Amino acid sequence: RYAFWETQPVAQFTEEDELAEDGPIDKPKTVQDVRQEPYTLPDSFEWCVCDLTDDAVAHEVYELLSNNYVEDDDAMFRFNYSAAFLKWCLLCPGHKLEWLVGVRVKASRKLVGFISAVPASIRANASRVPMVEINFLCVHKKLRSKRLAPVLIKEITRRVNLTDIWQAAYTAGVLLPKPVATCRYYHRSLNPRKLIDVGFSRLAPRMTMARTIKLYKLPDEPLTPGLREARPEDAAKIAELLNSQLERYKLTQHFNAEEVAHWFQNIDNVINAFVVEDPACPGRLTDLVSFYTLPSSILGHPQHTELKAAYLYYTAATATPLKQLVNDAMTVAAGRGYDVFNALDLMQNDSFLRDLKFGMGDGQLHYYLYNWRLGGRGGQGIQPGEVGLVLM
Ligand code: MYA
Ligand code: JJ1
Repeated sequence: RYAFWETQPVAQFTEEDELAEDGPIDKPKTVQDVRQEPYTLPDSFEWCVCDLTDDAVAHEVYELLSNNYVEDDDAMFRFNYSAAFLKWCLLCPGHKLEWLVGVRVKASRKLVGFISAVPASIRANASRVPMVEINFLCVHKKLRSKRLAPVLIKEITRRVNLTDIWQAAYTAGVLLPKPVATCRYYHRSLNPRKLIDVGFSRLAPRMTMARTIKLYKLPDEPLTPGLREARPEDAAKIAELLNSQLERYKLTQHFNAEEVAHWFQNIDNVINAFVVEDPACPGRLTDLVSFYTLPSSILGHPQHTELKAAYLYYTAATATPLKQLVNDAMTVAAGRGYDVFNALDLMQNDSFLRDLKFGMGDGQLHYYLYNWRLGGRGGQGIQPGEVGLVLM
């Protein structure tokens, strides 16, 4: 039973309407219908806006998340988003500081809760809908199970509704009503010795460490002629390339040139984006590959404290085989000291995961929509290969 989620305009596990059409779940509302006052927090807490342009505040959000955010099922690793990463992904085009919602202890001003929204143009089947992407929901470990999360969710919903936006997309590792898709994480070792040392992976049967290291060795340099870092002036061309590739998916994001310039730039240890410029035709961009940096803290290991992980972000392959583009991205990451390269089984990633020596992880990622029904196979949702949306 989901006491909170049963009250929300999301698809429920109990409904089996095979004929339901795509569209909003709630009755239509206007900004006038939205409650003006913030939701009430328990007495000792207060709302705050987390102005991430202020480095001191960015550091407070960083500290909350680094100590209290998502862990794997065995609590061996915890996501450790950097402050620079949080600024990049939460201060994106169209961001609103009121959507970076914090909860503080009144007496001490300590930040103990957070949730964020950023705007995105999402396409679900044939409909392009202005939505927000919700991320970084976090409640301090000492305040768990006190029903603070539903208050954070209702408050951000209210603040988003006040801007006449009524839909949201979000992902979570936990099962909630009701996923539109469920993807799996895959992992490709770049530094197998360290991954084995820290318990992220194991030596395969009948394999030695030396053979394992050799198995995962990558070239010194990318192989694709014309591969180079994306630059701000590439934005319009990348937008065209990317949006046209994303047309094939049932759930995806549409990027304008300004958004592309933000999401596909190069910031060391935050985001890296590469394009292939046709060597025969200067200025013609044929391919895109990108990854973001999300380290994990290694919990309770005597020697190692951090796992440096790259996560495959968006790709668009029109002239170079996707497999080769991703191998080049992994080559760059290995050269820059990353320990592991992660990817989900969405878009066309199935086509390279095996050949590029990815192994299936123990984590899942469920995709959700708020106040939007996505029909698909009698309410059973869409396949990972039909998902063209990557959130941070
Ligand atoms: S996913 C990442 C979430 N963060 C973490 O996993 C970090 C570690 N965990 C925590 O910080 C806490 O455990 C959290 C829950 C804060 C997650 N998404 O306060 P509670 C439901 C949605 O007593 P706590 C991400 O960031 C749970 O089923 N709901 O529990 C995307 C129960 O409801 P119900 C969740 O453990 C977030 C209720 O909360 C999640 O102290 C998208 C219990 O509340 C979860 N990940 O705190 C949010 N986990 O009774 C939705 C538990 O029904 C956005 N719950 O079972 C919706 C769109 C809003 C905008 C709409 C605009 C139009
Ligand atoms: O990283 C994850 N799993 C790792 C570590 C497992 C440690 C024990 N639980 C894993 N390793 C095996 C890799 C191996 C490499 C060589 C080839 C064979 C495989 O499986 C998992 C993902 O798989 N991560 C998590 O569980 C973290 C949480 C994921 C949910 C994310 C929610 C995101 C919130 C969104 O906003």
